[in-house]
Amino acid sequence: MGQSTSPLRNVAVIGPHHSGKTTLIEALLARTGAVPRRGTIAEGSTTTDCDPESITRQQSCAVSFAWTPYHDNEITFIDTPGFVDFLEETKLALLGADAAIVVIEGIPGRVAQVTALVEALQARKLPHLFVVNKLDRPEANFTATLHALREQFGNHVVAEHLPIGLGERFSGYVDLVNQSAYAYDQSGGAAEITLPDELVTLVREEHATLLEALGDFDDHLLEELIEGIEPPLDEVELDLSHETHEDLVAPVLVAAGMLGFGAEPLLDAILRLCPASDEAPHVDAEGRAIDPDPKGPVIALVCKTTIHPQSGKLSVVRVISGTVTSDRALVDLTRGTPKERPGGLFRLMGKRQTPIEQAAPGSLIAIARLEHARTGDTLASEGTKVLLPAVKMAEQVFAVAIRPKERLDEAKLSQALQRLLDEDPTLRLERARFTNELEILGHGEQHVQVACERLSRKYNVKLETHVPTVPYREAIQSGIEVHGRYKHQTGGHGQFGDVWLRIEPRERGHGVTFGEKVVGGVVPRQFIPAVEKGVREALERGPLAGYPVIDIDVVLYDGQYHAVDSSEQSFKTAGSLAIREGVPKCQPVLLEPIVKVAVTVPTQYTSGVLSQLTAKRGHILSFNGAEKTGYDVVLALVPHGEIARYITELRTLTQGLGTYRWEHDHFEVVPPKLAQQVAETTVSTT
Ligand SMILES: Nc1nc2c(ncn2[C@@H]2O[C@H](COP(=O)(O)OP(=O)(O)OP(=O)(O)O)[C@@H](O)[C@H]2O)c(=O)[nH]1
Ligand SMILES: [Mg+2]
Repeated sequence: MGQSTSPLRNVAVIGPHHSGKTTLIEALLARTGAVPRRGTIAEGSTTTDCDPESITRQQSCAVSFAWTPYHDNEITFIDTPGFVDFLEETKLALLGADAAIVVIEGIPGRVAQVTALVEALQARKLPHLFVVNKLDRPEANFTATLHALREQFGNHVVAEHLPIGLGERFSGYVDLVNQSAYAYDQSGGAAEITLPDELVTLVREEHATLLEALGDFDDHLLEELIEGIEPPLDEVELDLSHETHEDLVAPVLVAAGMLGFGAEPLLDAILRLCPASDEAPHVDAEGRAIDPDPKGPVIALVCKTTIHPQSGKLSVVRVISGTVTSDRALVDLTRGTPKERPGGLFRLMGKRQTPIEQAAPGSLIAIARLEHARTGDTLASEGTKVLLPAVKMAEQVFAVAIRPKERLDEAKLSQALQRLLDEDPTLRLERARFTNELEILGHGEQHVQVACERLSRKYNVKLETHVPTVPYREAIQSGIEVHGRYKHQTGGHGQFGDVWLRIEPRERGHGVTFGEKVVGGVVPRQFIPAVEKGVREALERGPLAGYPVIDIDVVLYDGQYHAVDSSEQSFKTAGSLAIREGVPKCQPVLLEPIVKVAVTVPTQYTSGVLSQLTAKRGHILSFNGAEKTGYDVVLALVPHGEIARYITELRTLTQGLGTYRWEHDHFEVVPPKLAQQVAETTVSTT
């Protein structure tokens, strides 16, 4: 199949969790006949929630794609997960979009949840429409939701539709451009009806508001309004389309995707209001415009990577310039890797792949088996040097420690992890600094859970996961001089080592030091390293709860040896014995790691965050206005053990808007009651 010459539109469908995005896309696909009937979330039969993790959870857990012809156009939908854990994946998918539909439930309280997404759209100047959805629900309130949208994002948010009825009585809409009313039918269509009398005044007012908003950007229209002339319909339509393309206004439409209501008007709005992909400007990393010439060199951006254990890797790319073909090699300019030949080109319809021969600028297609390509990379034909802007990724906030259930799976795990990260670059792997545990880090509990499920399903690696171990430490508060003697007589050769150690606490953060002040060779030189080894080994397990002892100075200052029986081993044992004897007598204490956190939240939540952190034994350092208007940054020192799972609590408090970063700061003495609990749990689990 060749590349179609129809105008292409790549539209991301974004919005809060559960706002009805996947269901709405299904309604759009059913309306055009791209699917024979609307699949449902409950049956797990939608086109775009096609992976087992999404079907089981009844929510999108990964970005997916579907396309449909519509009135000589081809629209590709990018369905994105709304759950806040997957926000970073959704943001990456916007790389493939030329416009976005922001789907929000008709509940004003949900509006705050789209802030981060709308900011991401604004940063990329992506034109967008709002769809106030699920208006068939009893709690739906269109007017309040519209006001909340305007309050949050400004007056450039303009209603293009008004609903007719709400809840059970939601049955149609009024188009505020031509002031005509339409009744929905179950197949997603809408037929003109007489404007209900009770809406006449409201429609007139909202029509005027729409014109005023457009008049802000069109002097001619403004003059007509001032003179009281009703502008011609085609002028208003053209203005609305132009100003949406330019991201100057964001029209608001209505729908109830589950009933198919609003499908056809939304499809029409996409053609009228969203730019075709050849109209969407693209620039390189230096800000220079890229010519979308089908005959030019290939430049394409990878916006999603998926891996099928059988059919291999698929890189979904937005072609920006040139024509991609199966027989033309591509290089990954971001990675500087050798050229690779595509293992096939495909269009994606959920999990269904249709082979195509070539893809022109504007296409959003999948390329098979490009080994090196990763999401965010620039692909190009050989000899091309144009690099696209680098993609920034946020820091992960949630970690789980993992190891394979079967030791034999170690090698399989590391390969599978590599593939997992290829597929989802918003995850990270790390060896934890103090515990050396292997951790998967992601953007929330569910994100990491889904990643672990994927590992097990796709690569058949069964994992054991646990909350990362808090790296407690032990230290001493006073010094001592202690004797360690190891004497053992077995048949022939005996064992003999004898040491005197001076043990002193060191300042916090100064580590473990070992020195020697042996006079007269009472401990021969060659045995001193063995003493140090024994000392350091013994310090690995402190007396209170078995955690390493830190910030301690040990000096070997005296001892004895035996010409025949002394050996490295016996001096090593003597060193260990002295430590085990001495450290418990030096007022040992348990230390906990303290992290420095920077929590960023909308100001109305700042006091809530302060209380949360204080309740976690946190010490607030400061709270100030953040760079982002309307937000504060709270800096605090908090025990690591208290904060490791904080993201879930923070999101609950802040409607998902709060974020935080943290880094290890120092170790501090654990309050005695807690120290006892830690010691008891550690003893009971070892
Ligand atoms: N009453 C009503 N329910 C709807 C409508 N659209 C979707 N739902 C239901 O709302 C729930 C969420 O729908 P989804 O389509 O999965 O929403 P989503 O926005 O894709 O959710 P995420 O992928 O998790 O972000 C499902 O149970 C749907 O059946 C609607 O128009 N009206
Ligand atoms: Mg979904």
